Amino acid sequence: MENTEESLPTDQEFHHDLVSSLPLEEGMSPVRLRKYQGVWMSEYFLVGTMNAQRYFKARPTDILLASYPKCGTTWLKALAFATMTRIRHSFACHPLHRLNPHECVPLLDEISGSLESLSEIDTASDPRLISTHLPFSLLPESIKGCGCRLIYVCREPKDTLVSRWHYHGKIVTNMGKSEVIPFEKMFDMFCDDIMPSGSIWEHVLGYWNEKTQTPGRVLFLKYEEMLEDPMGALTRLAEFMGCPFTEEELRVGVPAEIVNLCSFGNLRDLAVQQNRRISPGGIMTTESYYRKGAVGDWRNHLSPEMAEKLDQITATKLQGTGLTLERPVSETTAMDA
Ligand code: PAP
Repeated sequence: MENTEESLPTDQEFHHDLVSSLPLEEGMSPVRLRKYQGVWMSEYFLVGTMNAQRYFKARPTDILLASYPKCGTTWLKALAFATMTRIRHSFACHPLHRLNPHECVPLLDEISGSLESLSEIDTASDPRLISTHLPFSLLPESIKGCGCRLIYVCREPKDTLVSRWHYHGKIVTNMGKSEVIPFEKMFDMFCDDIMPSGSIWEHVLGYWNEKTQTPGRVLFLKYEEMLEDPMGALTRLAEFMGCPFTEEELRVGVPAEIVNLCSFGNLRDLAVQQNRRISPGGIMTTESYYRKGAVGDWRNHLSPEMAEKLDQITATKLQGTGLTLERPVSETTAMDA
């Protein structure tokens, strides 16, 4: 049959068809993974990823918060949002009192799933704060090429895996399912790069390489260092975003107000009060993003052999890059921060 305009699939139908033709991995059920452009991705974010790659127009003034899942995204979003908008919002009546940080900074990979939401970001005023879990290789070309600033937060892989496993348990419960993946199985998938957003090592190295190749473009933060010195991390964040704290702000304690507002204990208490379903897909609750906020919880989940194996992979993958992840500074918890 001859192809007419009408019989050609729309972009959206095309993307949905493409998603269902990609290799499928169901070992993380109910999360379905598809291999897209060499990376295992959660199926839920794939149409959004394709739309973002095709339609998102980055601007040089954008600030992109990038992370592998469970590495401190929620905290980074809260800190960046509170810092950037501090002139507009008083601490007594702050949007973070009623909104989850994920509702303050949109996740490009998710909102691009709807072209209406994508066009909303298109009309947002500068500077835009946007987040992503995409590996650098999958970012829209417009982000790679426009020179906008990137803030990346990374975390020690063993703790990231533990956080992911608990989060997965919440997905299972919130979806009314009962089968939680055994930790040992998720460990094997993590070692084999079969996780949402793919390999943690490839993810972190993609942004690390961009940082080394394009000086000044990427601010690299480590979750463990943020816990040790939240004020230091906030100071670097504000300077990098082009809105350093003034002498007067320092004098009246604005940075301390932001650190307290965004602290684990405060955000978790607010989330408990908010008690709402939020993204992804209305499955999670405002509280789902806060668990322990600690360094070294892997000791409660990994055998010494498992820990040794993950440390070995990390050391091998990062060898010669100048980046280290495997030795957390100390066993700080978010409640100390
Ligand atoms: P996401 O990728 O789903 O957005 P993300 O925020 O990156 O999750 O990671 C969640 C982790 O950050 C959780 O770690 P845990 O499971 O080891 O406890 C969560 O507790 C922690 N976290 C969330 N908010 C904060 C905060 N304000 N300070 C410190 N840690 C936090």
